[in-house]
Amino acid sequence: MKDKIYVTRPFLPDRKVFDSLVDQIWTNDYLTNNGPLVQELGQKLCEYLAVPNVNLTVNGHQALEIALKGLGISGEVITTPFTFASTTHSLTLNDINPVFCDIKENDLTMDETQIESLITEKTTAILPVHVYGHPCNVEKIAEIAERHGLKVIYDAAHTFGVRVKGKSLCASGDVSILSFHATKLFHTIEGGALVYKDEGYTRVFNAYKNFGIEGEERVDYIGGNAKMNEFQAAMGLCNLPYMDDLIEERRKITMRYRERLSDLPGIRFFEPDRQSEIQYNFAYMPILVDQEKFGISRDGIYEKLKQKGIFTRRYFWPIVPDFGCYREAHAKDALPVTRKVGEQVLCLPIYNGLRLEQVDEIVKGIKACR
Ligand code: T4K
Repeated sequence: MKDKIYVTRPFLPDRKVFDSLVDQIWTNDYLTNNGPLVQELGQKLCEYLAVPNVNLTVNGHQALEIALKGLGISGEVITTPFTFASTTHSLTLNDINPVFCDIKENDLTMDETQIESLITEKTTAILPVHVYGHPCNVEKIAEIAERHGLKVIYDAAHTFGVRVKGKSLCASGDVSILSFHATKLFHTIEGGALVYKDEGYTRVFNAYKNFGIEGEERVDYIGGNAKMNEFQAAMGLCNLPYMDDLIEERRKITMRYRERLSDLPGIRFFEPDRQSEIQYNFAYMPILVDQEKFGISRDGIYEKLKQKGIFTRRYFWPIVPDFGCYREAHAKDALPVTRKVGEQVLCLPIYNGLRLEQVDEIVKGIKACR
């Protein structure tokens, strides 16, 4: 396993620190249901992200579903077709129809100029994704939502630590959700969170996390079980102190890729608007491959690197409207940009511990494809 290079590898903290927290779990005799370590992690994340409320969940997907249930979203929701299955499935699993809005070529986030043309009397919310941590145009989306009385839920699964003008990106919208999956920059093995300003949501989110239970004698909602446990929180508490260093290490990896790939015709990086205002987390290393200019397709590079033991990923291809479960309903959706980039995007390996010499090897492998 170790000689292969995967698109990502989970960061693992100092084992002794983790063990000492596991000892605490034994002493506390509390394993789940909002135990002391979950509470501590929630508070520390509020401080790190500088946000008022962080409500921890078992994973990011459940956080999405709880946001939709808690805000009473129904009917139609305008969302992006360029995302991981979870975003769209969270809607359909709650009997909400996804309405796909095309994306912008420069950063692959939802094209806010197209949102209003998709609003109908059934629309209740907008669910954009800050894909790869690229910020959506949150100001424009907020204006549109206000004008039409819609809620905004951000799938901020990729944005841990991303700041725009010094403010955490996950503070945007009515609610943002984070994913703390093992493959994410900050992880709790599996895990996630709801981030929001309005303290009033806490009660309903807590209820939906725990079977709708509001007290020993009260069950007012039909909820499932989406609570983070103490072992997950222990992992998060161990990982959090490393975050700034991990982001810096990823920045260096990203710069190395950019430097070494920049002279290749047909390879494009993403240039979101207002770059100077954004502090990235360098969670992903996506490139776009233009077959005509590069001489070989994205899939060609993917296959050739795989033969060398380098496992890139085509996040996010196939695009969601082409999934077997959505194809019929969305066959006629005109999504030209999504379709084009779906064929061109390739995420290169990036993780803490990936050495710069390995980056050079990967780049050499890409160059050798031509
Ligand atoms: N919204 C968005 C926009 C998301 O991207 C996601 C998740 C969600 C919502 C839902 O959040 P969660 O409910 O997951 O918290 C991975 C992750 O499982 C998923 O969390 C993530 N997005 C998605 C983008 O990536 P896969 O199917 O690519 O995972 P997998 O198992 O193929 O892992 C990728 C590579 O990582 C492997 O080739 C090897 C390496 N790896 C993976 C794991 C789990 C390791 O080296 N060690 C490991 O423990 O989905």
